[in-house]
Amino acid sequence: MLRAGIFGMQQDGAPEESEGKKCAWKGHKARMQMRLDKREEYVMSEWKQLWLQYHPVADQGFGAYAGTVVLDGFVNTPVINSLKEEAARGLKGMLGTEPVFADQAEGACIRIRRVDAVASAKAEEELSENQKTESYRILVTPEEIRIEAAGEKGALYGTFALLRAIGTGKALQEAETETVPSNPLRMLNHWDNMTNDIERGYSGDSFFFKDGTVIVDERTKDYARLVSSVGINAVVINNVNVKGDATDLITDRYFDKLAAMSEIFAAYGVSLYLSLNFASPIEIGGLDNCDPLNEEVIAWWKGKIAEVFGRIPNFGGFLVKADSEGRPGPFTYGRTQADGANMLADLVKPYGGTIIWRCFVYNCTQDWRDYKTDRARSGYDNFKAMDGDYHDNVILQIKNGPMDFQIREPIHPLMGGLRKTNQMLEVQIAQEYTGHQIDVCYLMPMFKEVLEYHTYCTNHPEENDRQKEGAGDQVKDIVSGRTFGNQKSGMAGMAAVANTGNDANWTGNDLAAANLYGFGRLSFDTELSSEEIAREWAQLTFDTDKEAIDVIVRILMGSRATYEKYTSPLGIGWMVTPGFHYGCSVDGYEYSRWGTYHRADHLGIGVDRSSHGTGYAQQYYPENAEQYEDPARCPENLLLFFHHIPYTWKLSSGQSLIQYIYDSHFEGYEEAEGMAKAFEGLKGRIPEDSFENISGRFRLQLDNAREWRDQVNSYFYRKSGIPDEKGRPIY
Ligand code: GCV
Repeated sequence: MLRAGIFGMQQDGAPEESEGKKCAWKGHKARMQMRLDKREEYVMSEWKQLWLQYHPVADQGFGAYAGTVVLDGFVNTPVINSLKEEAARGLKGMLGTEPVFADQAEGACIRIRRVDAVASAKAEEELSENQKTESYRILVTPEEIRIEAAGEKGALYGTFALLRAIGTGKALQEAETETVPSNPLRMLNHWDNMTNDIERGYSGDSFFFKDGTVIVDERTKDYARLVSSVGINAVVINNVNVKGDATDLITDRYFDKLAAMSEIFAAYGVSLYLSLNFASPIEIGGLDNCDPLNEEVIAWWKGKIAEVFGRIPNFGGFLVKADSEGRPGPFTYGRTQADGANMLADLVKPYGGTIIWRCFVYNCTQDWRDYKTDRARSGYDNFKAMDGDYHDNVILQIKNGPMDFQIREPIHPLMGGLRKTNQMLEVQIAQEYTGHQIDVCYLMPMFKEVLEYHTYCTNHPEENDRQKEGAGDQVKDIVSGRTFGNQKSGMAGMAAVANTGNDANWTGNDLAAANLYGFGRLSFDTELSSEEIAREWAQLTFDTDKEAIDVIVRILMGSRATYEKYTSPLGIGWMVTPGFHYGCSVDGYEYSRWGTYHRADHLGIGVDRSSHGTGYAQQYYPENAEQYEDPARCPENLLLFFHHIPYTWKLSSGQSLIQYIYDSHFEGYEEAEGMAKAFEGLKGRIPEDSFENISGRFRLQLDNAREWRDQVNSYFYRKSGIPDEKGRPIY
């Protein structure tokens, strides 16, 4: 397990990386221009309220109750004050009523009532403290609309749910619900740097940091409102690559500002977390090492952690990227990942803190000539052997796939592979590999596939297992903590790499806000469908007719499949401009050190990850491994991830592989054109600024899709010499 010290290395695509800098593709330039334009727009205008703009709606009967809001069993606290403010704002905006807040009502009212529990006693036994106090019930009677909750956060979420019901035009009875959050932790991970920029940010600069300072202003509060409204309860504000000033976030330089930010977040039920530099004892502690077993190092961390928790109220804990892409970590000292995580976990434990430790540990100095080393294997290889060695306030955070947020990857084999260690899922709504928030790519359909994947872990109990009787084996069961009993401690959940920035619309492309909204909603309730979420978001965002909403929902729902068609085929991934990760470059990473190869030659393409190849397929439980192992049984959308396949291979559709590549790329472009055209029909039906923003992005998307189509098709035609059966232009 011991690795050479890798402190000096840069991570893929860091701004200083030269290959990224050299990139001069025209989409890149157009995008940069767009960012500049957006900056002006930001300076000149207020940021948008997105799905919290509360535009007027036709009253479905809610107005009759909205004159009085009774707080029954809840006293004024910061959270309850947020609730009141939001209820007043929402009811006024949507129904034109200015509610009175009172202890009792004369006539019909909205009553927010504290109850002992929302879920049944049996269900409660399994839940974390968070989930118990965040649950809510809405009941509608002739006298009142009652929001019941056992805690103030539940009351706040219930209020947001009622406002959502009103905003989406639900009938009174349809507002009724009993909702227990599916996941204890529902987090956003921001990759914001203190140098203003955001790693993989496509929506302007950071709104948390400016020129080495922490910003706390009105936007901080609007951010908290937005994320809380969809159920996010924890936020990491700084990049996992912690450098420069960000290392000092745990020093006196920043405590006051962070405390102020944390209080604003807390008023919306959100806990503040920070990403940590594992080398802090050296960089700010004056020590000569950061060995997690060294007494001096431990003593230094002990003091530091006492200071952080002492100075920042409601502080949640730390997210750590160690031994990955140049970040320091325990491997440098011959220690394990568990040694590093446990040392910190023991120190934060007295304060109720949590250590979230990322599993994105791999060798990023691979030799492309080496066919045996496989980046996909690394998560499992680095973490499975120590399953059970992590302390109970450590959560291992696992990316949804074994590579890096590609448009299609298999599910990470650590999901369910880890049975005795707390784990949570990491997805990316920042569209690093899915179109940079230029191309529309609504990601909930992908996240649903991830959550619904059967790992078959429950068929293979192990000794000293924590497996719960009757537990499910899907990713949603595992990451929520239901399968392996870590739900109750709250050490489970979902995180997304955030897609926000200081652009007026927060997410660059107005449509990309559907991913921010969607991640929150889905992590709160993993049973919601992608389409329900898309529709809710569109209705709350755009004050328009049903037909226009249908067009937006159709665009969103088809967008991931379309993006997949015109980019890299059948799970092979990458083929992107190195460093920058937007735009096609089929061989861009083929001879690099990053371990991301497609291995195309004149006969075929794909990576053999069966037991004849890298053996990666064997990291799954047998039910899945057997399928992945065999090209005839492998799910076709992952065929090239697992196998090197001849171009003449017949797919189940009867198409050859090469013909599939041509057809899907032509289709993908046509679909992108279709989406852009459908969107043009919304002119005058959605606000002008949104219309301009989205149609501008569609123009760039079409350029991008055309480049992908023609470069991929020409590349494979030139490699294989096999013409397109339909004789379409290939260059
Ligand atoms: C924050 C990929 C990205 C990096 C990112 C890294 C990670 O490699 O390109 O920008 O670093 O993932 O998830 O840590």
